[in-house]
Amino acid sequence: MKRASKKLPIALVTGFDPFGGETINPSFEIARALDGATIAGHRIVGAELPTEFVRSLPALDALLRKHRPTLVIALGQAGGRSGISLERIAVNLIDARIADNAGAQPVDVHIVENAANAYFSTLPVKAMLSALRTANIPAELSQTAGSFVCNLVFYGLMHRLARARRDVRGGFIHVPFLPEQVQKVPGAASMPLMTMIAALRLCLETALTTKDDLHYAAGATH
Ligand code: PCA
Repeated sequence: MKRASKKLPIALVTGFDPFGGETINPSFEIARALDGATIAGHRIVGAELPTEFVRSLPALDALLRKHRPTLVIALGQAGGRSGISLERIAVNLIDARIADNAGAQPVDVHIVENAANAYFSTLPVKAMLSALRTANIPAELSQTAGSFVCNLVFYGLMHRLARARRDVRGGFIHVPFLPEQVQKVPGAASMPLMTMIAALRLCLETALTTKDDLHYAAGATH
């Protein structure tokens, strides 16, 4: 039934290529695993973005143009975090602690001049958090996606959607290291790929079927 599935609306899931000396990036492994899946009546397109300040947003633009998704979830690796991190806020600031994959390390620059200082995720993050916790998958809301390439893509995505595609929902999720990335670091946080894929399936299903987000306390005091 190839033709029928082609007509389904598309949900875009992006991940990044490996960076910072790693040889694998769980975010792209998840996107790759979900590519072609059907979830809540949507076809999932999984794609890779380069971990580069200059090339990542043009690559995202090309995907938005090509697929015209109704929902976009961008994924990135956040080594050191122990659960699925549902990001709430993209900030108009880059301050790179390390160089990107092209050797660029911009410090204290805006992503878009004369634009909003921040955007909020338009995903139902609290409903997604509940779905993950009900499935016993470690998860949290996060108030910062950092100031590196992930925050650039998150901000760039929300800026584009706010300006031109207000009917399209979007947001960002950070994921922990894979177990094989921390083999030599006893006690370091990680999560198996299968758990991350299950988590993203739940997030997509929830985002595609929940119009109004839940309201309950899930903030942080630090
Ligand atoms: N994580 C980085 C960029 C690419 C990725 O997977 C970040 O958190 O900015």
